[in-house]
Amino acid sequence: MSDDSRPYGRRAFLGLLGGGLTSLLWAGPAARVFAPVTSQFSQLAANLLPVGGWRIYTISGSMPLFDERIWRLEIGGLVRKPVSLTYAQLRALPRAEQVSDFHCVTGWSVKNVRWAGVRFRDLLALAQPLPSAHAIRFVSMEQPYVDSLTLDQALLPDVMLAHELDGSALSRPHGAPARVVMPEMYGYKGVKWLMRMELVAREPTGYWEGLGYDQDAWVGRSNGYGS
Ligand SMILES: Nc1nc2c(c(=O)[nH]1)N[C@H]1C(S)=C(S)[C@@H](COP(=O)(O)O)O[C@H]1N2
Ligand SMILES: [Mo]
Repeated sequence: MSDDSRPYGRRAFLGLLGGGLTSLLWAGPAARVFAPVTSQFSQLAANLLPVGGWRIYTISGSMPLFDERIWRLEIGGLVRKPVSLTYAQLRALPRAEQVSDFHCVTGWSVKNVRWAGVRFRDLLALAQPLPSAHAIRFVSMEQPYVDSLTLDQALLPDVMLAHELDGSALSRPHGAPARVVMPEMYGYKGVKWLMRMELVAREPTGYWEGLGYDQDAWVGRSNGYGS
């Protein structure tokens, strides 16, 4: 699935990274005005155009391409019944909706984000975690991005696996077809381009946690290292 994950030149992309390792910091509308219309820059801008305060983040400089024919959500590890869901099967699960604020640990927020998706309760009911399962490891199609939540955290009432954002199917920049939403924690817990959930006995170290961020990313109560 990574074959066609680069709609623009890597060099053009890296040239845009500026100071931040992972953040695309946008210069505002002027950058668009001055970008040559046919350049890779403008193609990238068209893909990543920030709307409503979002910044689009990737760690790899590419965005995985969601192909409905190939994509599956795998649920495995410490479960009684390993599950492999197609996109249609995911969409057919009980639909949950919520409006919640989104906070990145680096200081930007988006208020009143409208998400729709499925609750982890419903996903876990399919796979039936074993008593030894304590946490969920979330694996992105964008390798090596991973993070985790304890089962208690994943079952909080405002936590979901989202497949819609503001009334539309999740777009590619925002993590199509599905991303983890955990409003009470900083955005790095919200794995985009999800492809696998693994039930584990102990919480593994997530991508940003390996770089010094707290395992529990409670908004206002975790370290915010690097912000
Ligand atoms: N696969 C993947 N998921 C990710 C990230 C990433 O780089 N790759 N960045 C995280 C961080 S730090 C934030 S703040 C949000 C940003 O979401 P957005 O790109 O939709 O604005 O995605 C989170 N999920
Ligand atoms: Mo973030």
